[in-house]
Amino acid sequence: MASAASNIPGPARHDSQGIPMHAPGRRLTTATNPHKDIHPVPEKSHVGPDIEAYKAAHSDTVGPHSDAWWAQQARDNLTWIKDFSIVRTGGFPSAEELKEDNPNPPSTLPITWFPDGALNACYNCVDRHAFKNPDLTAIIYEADEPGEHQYITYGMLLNEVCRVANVLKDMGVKKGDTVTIYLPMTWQAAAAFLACARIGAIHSAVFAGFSAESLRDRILDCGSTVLITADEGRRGGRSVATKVIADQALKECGDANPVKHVLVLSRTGSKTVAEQHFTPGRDVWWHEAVSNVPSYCPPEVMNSEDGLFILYTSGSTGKPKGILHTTGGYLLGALLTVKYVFDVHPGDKFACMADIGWITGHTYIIYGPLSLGTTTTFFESTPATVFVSVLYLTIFFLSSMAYFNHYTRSISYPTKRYWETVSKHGLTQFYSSPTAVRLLRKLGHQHVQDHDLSSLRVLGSVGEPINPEAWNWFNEHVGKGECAIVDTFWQTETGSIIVTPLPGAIETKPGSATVPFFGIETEIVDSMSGKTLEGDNIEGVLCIKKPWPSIARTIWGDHKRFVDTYLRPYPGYYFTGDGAGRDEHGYIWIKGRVDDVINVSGHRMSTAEVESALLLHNGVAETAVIGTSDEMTGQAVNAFVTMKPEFSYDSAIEPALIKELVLQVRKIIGPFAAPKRIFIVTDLPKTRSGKIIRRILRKIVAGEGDQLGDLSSVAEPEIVDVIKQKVADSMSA
Ligand code: 6R9
Repeated sequence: MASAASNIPGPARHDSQGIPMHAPGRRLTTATNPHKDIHPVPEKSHVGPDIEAYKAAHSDTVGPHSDAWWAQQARDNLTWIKDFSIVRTGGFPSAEELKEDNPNPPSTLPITWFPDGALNACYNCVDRHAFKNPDLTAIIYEADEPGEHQYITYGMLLNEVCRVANVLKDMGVKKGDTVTIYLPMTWQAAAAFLACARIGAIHSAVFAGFSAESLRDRILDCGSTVLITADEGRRGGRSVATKVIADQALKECGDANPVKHVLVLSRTGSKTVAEQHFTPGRDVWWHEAVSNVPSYCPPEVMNSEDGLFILYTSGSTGKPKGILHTTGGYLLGALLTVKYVFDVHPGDKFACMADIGWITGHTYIIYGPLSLGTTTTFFESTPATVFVSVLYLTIFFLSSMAYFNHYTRSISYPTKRYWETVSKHGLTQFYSSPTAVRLLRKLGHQHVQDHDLSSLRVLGSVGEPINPEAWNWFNEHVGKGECAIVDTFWQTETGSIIVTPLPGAIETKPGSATVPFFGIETEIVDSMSGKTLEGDNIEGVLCIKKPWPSIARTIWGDHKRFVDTYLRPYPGYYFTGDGAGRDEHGYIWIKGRVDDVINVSGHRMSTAEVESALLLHNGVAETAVIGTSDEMTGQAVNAFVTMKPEFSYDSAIEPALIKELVLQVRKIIGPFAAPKRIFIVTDLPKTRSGKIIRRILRKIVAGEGDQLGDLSSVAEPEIVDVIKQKVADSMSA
């Protein structure tokens, strides 16, 4: 890696479009940090001092050098039980290889990294640090209850992980089995993940804001024999009925229910759960089980390509995809991105405010920081509760919408929980989402002002494009103009960050994710021709040229779907599904999804998924769901619905019917997917072959109903005016 002089560029300058460019974090050297007496800061950033140093370092990590670089990093940073002799196999198939009659289709040439190496992810995340430094804090657990926190050392974590691993073994879990985890943001979730990794079980974590139906589908898809859950969750001062939902999910699995044992963490000590929702013989209390097993469990020898976890994510069809990540490659991507993107140094306290139910929580709360041996944070609470018209909206990072609709009554809850947490623990990195930043900005900077945030050096954003207003607020009011701001682009499928600024090296522009991470070769491809676009100031779709270690290997049980979704659209490339541009500095600007995926508060869902949920209502005939831009949540779900002719209703009951439909979606998918607006219409605009033309609906909702262009492809164009009127009436109501 290129070494750095401590010559960090000075104040903001502008590019030719007038966009300000910001120095890549001034709190990176002791020389420039005004708070050096209070919080130790690294002498210099891992990369720097400027983009030239990055370019020199990056060029050593791509092209013909790529495999050698990754091999070196894998040996330097991970502890292997058996060294590997092969670095990588497989690549992204060409058009020729993708032909249906190819006798050696892509599925016979899987992507592997370090395929003959052996290691254990849990050993890498816990044991090796516990042996060296048992008293180092592995996890800062900031509980939902204001003022309550706990420090879990690497020694304590090892003990808990081993005990849970032994409990799972006693429950019959073996290497290669799947275990579903439905847990709130308590630190024990890390023990659950790592216990699975320790014994070679593949965990499938389901976000605790998902409904019973969603949990049921995910359990059935991967066939877990064990479910790990909690009595209740706590968020924003309220309890969430986690175990009741889990019980409902298992009941709904019916005869196909694969779950034999349920391990229940007592988070709140709920009497109701203990007395009414506990099935003896099947359910076991976590605290009782762990006290009855040995405190050590040897880590299983895992092949680098053995599955580590499955995480379900939305695609452009109704059925969520079980994305499979494997051991060695994933762990390496997680570790290196924590180190370089967040410029982590010994003594740092890293905080990612995501939920462990999403990929951001997997990689940047658990596997990345712990494999690096740093201190990570479990933030169980909510950043703020806001009064907006008559609703109290409680917002959660990357899960915000999950509870948006729960809190329709007054809750007095702090508006500065984030900042209290930062100053109380002296956090050095703070990784959040544009939605959270937008909300906090709206609340006003007085809440930030009262807190000492001088420990922070790097501020991160992920999940959706961040608008310059939010970026600037983050920079000025949280970072005080001295922190590096990293707008990190990545996906569940990429496993770890792939496009990002690097503190100390890359000047930033609000709204741009800037440059590819080490080992990543991005291309912007013309969406129509599939040709790579050269030069600057171009726009197309974002693709990656060559596999990197933490890329997902497959979709659980459906490799064809993996190939069709990511590798077939642009042969020779991995297709991200996002539109992107490249400016005159070679900086990448992510423009958002180009498929039928809606991103609400960084939370992915497919239009088809929401449509299927609406169609389960007995009166619904047809639906069309679209994403529209939303000032607070980035995008919002809007649904057009037609009712069956036999379903009688009149306009007087329409509000009640809309409520019912919203509830339907909340129940089937989860509260976060609830449509912001539902329009009940008599028909939908369709082509002559019967395809719904969503483009027209999008334009109408965006207020561009007068710019619909040529409507000759619409089978019954008069419906367009009817819909326009309906939308106008609903919006003004
Ligand atoms: C990590 C995560 C992935 C989708 C992705 C894109 C959007 C993520 C972004 C961003 C603009 C960023 N996305 N980071 N868009 N700028 N910095 O969010 O994973 O839940 O799988 O979502 O999120 O559209 O394709 P995931």
